[in-house]
Amino acid sequence: MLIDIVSVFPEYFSVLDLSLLGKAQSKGLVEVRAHNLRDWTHDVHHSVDDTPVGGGAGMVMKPAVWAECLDELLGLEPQDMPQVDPTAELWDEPVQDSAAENLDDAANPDDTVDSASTAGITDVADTVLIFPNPSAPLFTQRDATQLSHARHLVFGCGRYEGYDARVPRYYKARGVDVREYSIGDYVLNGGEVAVSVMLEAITRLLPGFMGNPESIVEESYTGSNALLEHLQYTRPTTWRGITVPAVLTSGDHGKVDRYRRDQALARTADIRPDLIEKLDCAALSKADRKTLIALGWEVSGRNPRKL
Ligand code: 6GU
Repeated sequence: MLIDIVSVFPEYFSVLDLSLLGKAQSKGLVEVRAHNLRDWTHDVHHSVDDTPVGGGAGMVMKPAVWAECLDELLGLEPQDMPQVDPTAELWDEPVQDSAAENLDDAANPDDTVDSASTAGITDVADTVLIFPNPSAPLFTQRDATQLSHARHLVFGCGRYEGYDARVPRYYKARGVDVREYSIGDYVLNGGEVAVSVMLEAITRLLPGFMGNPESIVEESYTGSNALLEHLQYTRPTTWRGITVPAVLTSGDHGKVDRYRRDQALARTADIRPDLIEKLDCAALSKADRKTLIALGWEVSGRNPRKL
């Protein structure tokens, strides 16, 4: 996988050479290139932003600088696109398959980039252009899984009040699989941290990245089967007077599995009831249903409902 990151603080991404992602880079699994957006400016001040059209506080990143940079990284020739609606939502229209970069998708002209919840996990183009944006859909494990199947990811980090909204819409019209994601309901100063978060979630899913691939399988409960994990303990079984639950030292693996599953259901119902509401009742075991009923949930419909 090739990962291009564009930012006005490319030094920020030197941390990606550390730890597991650094190892994956030395193994040749991924190549990460961080670029300085100012390298694509022509003026003496290397300016990348301007005041917002319509007035207001802050600065907005200029479309022309981004376009020179992204055309080069995506291998596209500059071309006017007067038909592009500058207000269109990125998320609910089919992606065109016209870009040279997306030849792999030519066999699936009906592919769409759906909002992440309904798209398949391999519903991703060869090349994907991603903009971190606090006013976008939330980045989820499903998106990480999808993006781990791409060959080339290009991240464009906005600073200031953001980037000109025509930029992602332009590249979508050029046939690129373009996505905007927020990583949570809080405000960051720029997209750099968000890109680091997304990259870690994506690259750890690449084949050969993790030492122990089972640790991915075990936690890969996504979509309609997402639960928070049970609590974990290690030895000594009594530490500072606190003894771990007796069932875990009973040696009865069936009982341990049931205990952990019940704890996962109870913790999720308490902390993230929205995840319980997304479970598929038909996919739940009899024991799961019994546990949820005891927790005050109704499980006879398609999804659980809190009573
Ligand atoms: Cl993707 N960017 C910024 N600037 N703030 C955020 C975010 C992204 N996600 C949550 N907050």
